Amino acid sequence: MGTEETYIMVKPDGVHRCLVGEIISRFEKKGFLLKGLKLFQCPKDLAQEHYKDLKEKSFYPSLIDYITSGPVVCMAWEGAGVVASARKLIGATNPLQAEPGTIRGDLAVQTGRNVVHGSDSPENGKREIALWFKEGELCQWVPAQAPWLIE
Ligand code: YYY
Ligand code: MG
Repeated sequence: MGTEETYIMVKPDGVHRCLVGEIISRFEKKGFLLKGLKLFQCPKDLAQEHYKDLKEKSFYPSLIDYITSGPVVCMAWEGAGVVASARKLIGATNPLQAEPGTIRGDLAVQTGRNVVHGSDSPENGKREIALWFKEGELCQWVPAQAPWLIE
């Protein structure tokens, strides 16, 4: 198992639409390692820090309102190549352009309600996990299926 990590988050629309199990299951079935998981009401300052690179965009205020509007499900996943692979499982930012078979391609219709977040680089994976999880909230463990996933 590699040490690469990514931060995945079911956004409030995914929680309201009862898609939490479906979304977690896509990453579980793929074979990545779940290191952290929680339902969480995101405060405004955390949403602003998470999306700080988009501060100048016209959609930024509505993005912050949306992410803080209800609970999100925060996840930390580990595995070799997990960042890029998770982005493929998630699909394009605009769900209408996301391929069928991806989470956004199958489950969403609008960019502003695209149900899930995934880190865009290993550096941001580490940064975002440190931002959303406190020390002690992550588990170090070896799943029973490990020898059947990685030779
Ligand atoms: O990484 P990803 O979520 O696919 O897209 P980003 O370019 O990082 O944008 C973050 C977030 O912002 C996106 O998931 C929805 C929202 N957004 C938007 O509402 N309108 C846009 N034109 C672009 C992004
Ligand atoms: Mg992004």
